[in-house]
Amino acid sequence: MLVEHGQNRQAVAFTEKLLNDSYTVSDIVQALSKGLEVLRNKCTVENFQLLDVLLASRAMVEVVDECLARQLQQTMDNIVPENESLGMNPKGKTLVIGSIQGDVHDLGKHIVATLCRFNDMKVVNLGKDVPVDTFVDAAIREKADFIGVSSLMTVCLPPIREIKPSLVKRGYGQIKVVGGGAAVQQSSIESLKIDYKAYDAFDGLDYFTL
Ligand code: B12
Repeated sequence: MLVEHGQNRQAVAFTEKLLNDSYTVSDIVQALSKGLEVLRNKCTVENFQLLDVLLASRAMVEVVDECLARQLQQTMDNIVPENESLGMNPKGKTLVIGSIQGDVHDLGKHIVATLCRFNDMKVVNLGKDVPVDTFVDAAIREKADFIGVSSLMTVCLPPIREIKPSLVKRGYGQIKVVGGGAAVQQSSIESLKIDYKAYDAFDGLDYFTL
């Protein structure tokens, strides 16, 4: 409700309370996604209530940045002494992540990037509206293990199909391409030519840290 209504400060305070009451980060992320789900009818081509949606988006980002990041950091601090590797993912895998060309939705991707950073992965966040070549160039440059590509817009799916073939053509077919976001959910791994379709941020994290 608080996120839906764009009440950012109250949303942060309430999340802190929930975390203190032993709700998990996963509970909070699911609730956040549900919170934005109700904005669906304020974000159509015919009816676009930009201010409402943007205020809700801001509240969500603040909850992720101010609460979840702090909570994850505290958990890590309790596990490992200061200045030591977090050791959760000793292989130190690298993820290059972005929202595909034409798509400016980036809240889900932001959650994935935050979760992965706090699980000892190196995350290179390319932002939103990212062309295929930018994904591929960055993944090769960073010696990435994974490309994470997000799409909530059905019309933006076609460029996703070009990522894996482009990697293969350049001799980097070992880099796994993982898709996420509502539009990706509605498509298949085969038609998108990706290695894995993540149901949500935690499913993606499990795949990255296997
Ligand atoms: C917020 C929002 C916006 C904001 C985005 C702000 C931002 N910085 O992201 C703004 C206002 C900019 C916006 C604009 C538009 N939007 Co909009 N928007 C939404 C809304 C309400 C919520 C999306 C969201 O953030 N959900 C919460 C996050 C946490 O969920 P998530 O992205 O699914 O992510 C989770 C998982 O999917 C996963 N995940 C996501 N990505 C990835 C990637 C990887 C690698 C992994 C592992 C996992 C993963 O992890 C997350 C946590 O579990 C949705 C409706 C809805 N409820 O989906 C419409 C929606 C996506 N928008 C829609 C539309 C139509 C538009 C506009 C065209 C509206 C317009 N008239 O201009 C524009 C298009 C802009 C563009 N070119 O991209 C449609 C898309 C329809 C379609 N199927 O194509 C939707 C579905 C609404 C609807 N009417 O049905 N929008």
